[in-house]
Amino acid sequence: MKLHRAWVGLGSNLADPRSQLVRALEELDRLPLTRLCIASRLYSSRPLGPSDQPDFINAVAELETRLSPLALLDQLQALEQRHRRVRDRHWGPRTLDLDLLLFDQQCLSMPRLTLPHPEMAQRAFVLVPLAEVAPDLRLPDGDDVATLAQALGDWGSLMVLPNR
Ligand code: A4P
Ligand code: MG
Repeated sequence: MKLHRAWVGLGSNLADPRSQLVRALEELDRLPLTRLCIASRLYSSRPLGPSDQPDFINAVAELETRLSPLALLDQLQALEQRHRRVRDRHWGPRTLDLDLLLFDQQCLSMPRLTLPHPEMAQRAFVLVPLAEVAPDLRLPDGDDVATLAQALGDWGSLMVLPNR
C-alpha cells in the first residue's frame, strides 16, 4: 500500500475545545496505518456562520497514511462520533469537526468526499495553521497555501493560543 500525505483541519467550540483538540491529535496519531507527522499550534477564531455561538479553536494536522481517502474519512467520522458530536445546525456549534483538507494532490468530487476541501481557500482558520505546518505546500490547482493565507488579510480575528 502506498504511503500518502494528508492534511486534516480540526475545529471545536464546545465542551472544552482545547482538550477536544489535544485529544483528537493524539487519536489521529493512533489511527490504523497512520502517523501524525506534525500539528500546528492551536488558534482561536470568531465563528464563521451564525455568530450566536462560542469562538472556535482550530488547528491543522499533517498525517502520513496508507489508508485510501474514503477509508481515512471513515476513520475521521468515527473519531468525531467518539467525541459525541451531534450534527444538527449547519455551521453550528460542535465538539469536534474534522475536515479532510488535502490528500496528496488528489482532486475528488463524490457525494461523501470533495478534495481539496471546497471551502479551505477562503478560510484563515484553515490556511494559517496549514501554512505553519507546510509552508511550501501548493493546492492541486497550483495556488500556494502561504500566499493564499497572506492574501486573506483577516488574520486579525485569529489568535495563537499559548502552548498546549
Ligand atoms: N464531506 C465532503 N467532503 C469532505 C471533506 N473534504 N472533509 C462530507 C470532510 N467531510 C467532507 O460535513 C458534511 C458532509 O461533508 C459529511 O457527511 C462528509 O461526508 P459535516 O462535517 O457533517 O457537516 P458540517 O461540518 O456541519 O458542514 P460543513 O460544510 O463541513 O461545515 P464546515 O465547513 O466544517 O464548517 N468557524 C470557525 N472560526 N472555525 C471553524 O472550524 N467550522 C464551521 C463548520 C463553521 N464555522 C467555523 C468553523
Ligand atoms: Mg465538516
